This record gives sequence, C-alpha cells and structure tokens, in this order.
Amino acid sequence: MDLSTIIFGVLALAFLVLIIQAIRQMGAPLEMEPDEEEAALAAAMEAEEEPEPEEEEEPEPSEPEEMREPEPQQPTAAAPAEPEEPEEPSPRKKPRKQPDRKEEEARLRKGLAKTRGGFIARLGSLFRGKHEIDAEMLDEVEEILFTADIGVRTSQELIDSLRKELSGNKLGDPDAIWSHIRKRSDAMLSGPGFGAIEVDPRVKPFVILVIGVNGTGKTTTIGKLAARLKEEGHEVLLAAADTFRAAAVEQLEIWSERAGASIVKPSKEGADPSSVIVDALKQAKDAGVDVVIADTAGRLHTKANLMDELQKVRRSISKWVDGAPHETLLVLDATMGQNAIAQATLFKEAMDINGLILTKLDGTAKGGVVLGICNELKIPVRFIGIGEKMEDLREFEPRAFVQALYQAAEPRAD
Ligand SMILES: Nc1nc2c(ncn2[C@@H]2O[C@H](COP(=O)(O)OP(=O)(O)O)[C@@H](O)[C@H]2O)c(=O)[nH]1
Ligand SMILES: [Mg+2]
Repeated sequence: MDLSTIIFGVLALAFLVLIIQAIRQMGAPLEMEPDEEEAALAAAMEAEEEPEPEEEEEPEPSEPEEMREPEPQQPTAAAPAEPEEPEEPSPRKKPRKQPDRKEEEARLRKGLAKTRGGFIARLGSLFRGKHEIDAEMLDEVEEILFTADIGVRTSQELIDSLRKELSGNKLGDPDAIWSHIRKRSDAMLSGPGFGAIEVDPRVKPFVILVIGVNGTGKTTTIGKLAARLKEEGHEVLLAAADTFRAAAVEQLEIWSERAGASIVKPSKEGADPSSVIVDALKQAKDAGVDVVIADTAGRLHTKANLMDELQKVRRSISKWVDGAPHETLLVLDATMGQNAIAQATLFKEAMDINGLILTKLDGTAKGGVVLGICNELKIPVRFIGIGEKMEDLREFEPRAFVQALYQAAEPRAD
C-alpha cells in the first residue's frame, strides 16, 4: 500500500464521518427538545384556562331599587318611553272632555281607599321592613289571600303561581312576592274587552240592556251612563222596564232629566217589561235616536222567573233590532264581596253578558272581589262606580286600578 492510497482512505473516512454527522443534525429538529415540549404544553393549558374570566364582582344585588320591579309609571309625563296607547278611531260623535289625569287618579285612589285597607294593606304591613321572608310568612300570605274577598279559586291560583314562580332564592324576597301578586292581579283584570262601551255608529239604535239584582245600582248607573253618552254627542233614550215598582220608574225619570235623555215609561205599574222596551225601540227608530238603554227589574227571590223574564226581554229586543242587544251589562255591587261572584255566575248561565259594572267600590273593603269575578267569569269590567254622583262612573282601566289599589300599600312606600 503506497502513501497516496493511505491518505485517500483517511480522507474518505473523514468525509463519511462528516456526512453521517450532517444527516443526524438534519433529523434532530423533527423531535422536540423535552424542555420545549413542556413549555408548549404549559402554554396550551394556560390557553385553556384563560377564558375563565376574572370573577368580576357582580353589581351588588343588595341595591334594592334596581332589583325591584320598576314602579308603575305615571301614565302621563313619567312614561315617555312607553308607547302611548294608540287612540282607536272613536265612534264617539264628540270627543269626551278629557278629565285631568292627576285629578282622576287621586279620585280613584280615594274611591278605593277602603278596598286598599283590606287584604292589600294586610299584605303590605306583613312585608314592611322585611328583607327576607320564610316559609312561615308565606303561610301568612296564604291566609291573608284566603280571607280576602277574591274568592277561593282565585286565592288558590294566586298562591300556586306564587309558590311556582318564586321557588329557590327568590322565595325569600318580599319585593319579588309583592310584585308577583301585583302582576298577576293586572293579568287577571286585563282580559279582552275591558273599558268603555264603544257605540257602533252603523247601528241605530244601539241597544244596551242592563241587568242585575235589585239594589246593586242599575238605575243609578244607567243615569250616569246616559250622561256620559250624551256628553259624547249621542241621542239617548231610556226604557223604564223595571215595571214592578212605581218608585223605580220615578228614579229613572229623575236621572233622565239630569242626563238630558228621553224616557219611555210603562203605561201602568206591573206592565209587561218587554212591551216597554219594544215601545222604546219603536220610538228610537222613528226619532233616529242613537242609543237605547233598558233598565230592568232584578228580584232574586224569584230567580227562575227573573231569568225567564230577562230572556224574554232579550228575545223581544232582538226581534225589533238586528243583532240587539248590542251590550248586555251586568251590574254587581262590590259590597257584596264573594256573593257578587255567585250572582255573576248565576246570571251568566242565563244570559250572554258582554260586560260588568262594579258599583259601590267607594263604600267597601271588598273591592278585591273584582279580581275573583274577572278571573272566574272571564267577563270584562266596563265601568266601576265609586260614588253616587253623575261623575262617579269610571271607565275601568286595569292598570290604573291595580296601581290605585296597591301603590299606597307598597311595603317600601313609607
Ligand atoms: N256609594 C255608592 N252608592 C251607589 C253607587 N251606585 C249606586 N249607588 C247607590 O245604591 C243604591 C241602589 O241603587 P239603584 O240604582 O236604585 O239600584 P237598582 O235597584 O239596581 O236600580 C242607591 O242609593 C244608589 O245611590 C256607587 O257607585 N257608590
Ligand atoms: Mg232600579
């Protein structure tokens, strides 16, 4: 072996070693250095944990004003954000003079003072000053509702919904209970059809039949209603179909004079009520009168006879004017409390009733009965009577009613 061969061999060997080393270095980046791997894993874990936000301190729930249901807005200035009730095209000939809203509210509140003094005041004082209520207090709420004049069924429904709605932590919050009762009351009263009668101008005469037990306030209410309709520009004729007592006819006559309405009276005491109404309808047609309001008798001790009589009256009316009576209004005396519910049930079985008028709310603590009546009978309240005077008949507005009823007793409205 000569020297050149040895040198070549050594060089070739060195070259081979270099190539092997280069190949090893190229493969190395494919595997992660163990410490790099750890760092990447830690970063990924961090990334996963990261979305968990820093526990932001919730706005303190003990800020009671924010948690409570917003105070019912004053319907006028205080509620600009709320869309105004759309003014429906009114069939009224003349727009009614809009009474001062504030004055109206004050009068309604005054008229409902006694009712407010009933179960609502008891609830208010039960909750006043409390920040938490327990199961025992809820039993007291239950007792108050059951002894209120709202009827057993409505009390039970309120309590059931209360327990259901206010389960869990809300159960301890007096404000939540208060606002729940208030909301449910509002919902019970806000069925379709509440509020004033809209006289259909295409119908002439528009016939309103007023029924109810004696003494509930039919004649007085008819007088107030006639005055109202006159003020709206309608010609009104009253039919004195409570023919059993001369005094009833005289009373309606006085009201017809006050209201500026005409009247058709029976020829003699005890005359057939239907014939008086038919006379009135004929006269109304001849004279182009807009509205006929028929008064009726309502003696409960002849219950079956009374219902027969009313059905007969109804049939006669419908024979003389198509689609009439256009409104059959049942007058109920709020001072009768739960008896008013029983009465309404009875009348509803015999007659199609479009609306209720609840009178004498000014003289009773039993006005809560309106909740029971609306809830059980599903007949809308058209008007309420809060006094004996002409202006004491109010269109029924559930929201204003609930507000007048609950607001002053609000547990925190000291
Ligand atoms: N305090 C008060 N008394 C009323 C109201 N509505 C009627 N009354 C009175 O209740 C009594 C009976 O009313 P009336 O119209 O004769 O009842 P009717 O027998 O059903 O016709 C009368 O003394 C009325 O003045 C009311 O809303 N409030
Ligand atoms: Mg009468």
